[in-house]
Amino acid sequence: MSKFAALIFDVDGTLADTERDGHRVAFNRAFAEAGLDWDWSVELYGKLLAVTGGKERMKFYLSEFNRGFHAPADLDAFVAGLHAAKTEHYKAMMAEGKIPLRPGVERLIREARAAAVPLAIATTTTMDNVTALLESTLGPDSTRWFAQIGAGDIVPHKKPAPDIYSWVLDRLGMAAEEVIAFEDSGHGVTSAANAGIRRIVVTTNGYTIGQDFSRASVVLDNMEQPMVDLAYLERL
Ligand code: XBP
Ligand code: MG
Repeated sequence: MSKFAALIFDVDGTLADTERDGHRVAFNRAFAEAGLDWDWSVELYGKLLAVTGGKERMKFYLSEFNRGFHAPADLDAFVAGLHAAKTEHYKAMMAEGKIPLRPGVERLIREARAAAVPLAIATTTTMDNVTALLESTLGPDSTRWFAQIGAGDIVPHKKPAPDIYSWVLDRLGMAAEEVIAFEDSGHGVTSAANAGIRRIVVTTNGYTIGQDFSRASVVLDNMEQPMVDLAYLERL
């Protein structure tokens, strides 16, 4: 039986299915508001998820899927402006309670809290988005349930780079061997594994099923069947 010192959660796709009906829709609203005719379909968005990070994803879209677009001279500022608008749309959607947590997530988080197991987050998404999701699903004080939240641009390289997991481990003052990471994507698993984390629980979703999870400990459909609880995690 192997014990653990903390649970580190990815956000998008892991805590909640935020990509298709959350981020994608928020991007499209920001594009329409800016007078752009860009429309990220469910299918196209699956391809764009090859690149993590919203600003990086927009640049990837322009370089690979919309080469004819005449971008302004200051592309970074243009993209940053669109991204800020997208974040506002995303926050508004979360405030309306548009996206629930995935099955079993709240149960596991509450069980860990009751057992005083530290919780943390390692995500590519913007901190405002993390706060908006947590507050709308777990309540107004729930960001404080997490000992560390690593999010967005605080590290130089986003997933699949290990930076965000290394940042969280540093802040927790824990070794990679002591923690369990929860992910939904191949990029997330690569990030956690390259930070030295060996126990990685994957719950797949429509966009990530079939990706390379060879470095994960276990690959599941969700956290309810089998029931992922502390007893289950101790056996990993
Ligand atoms: C999540 C992401 C994020 C969101 C958008 O990846 O790639 O970029 O799609 O968030 P992961 P921002 O679940 O692996 O962390 O627009 O705020 O960047
Ligand atoms: Mg994810």
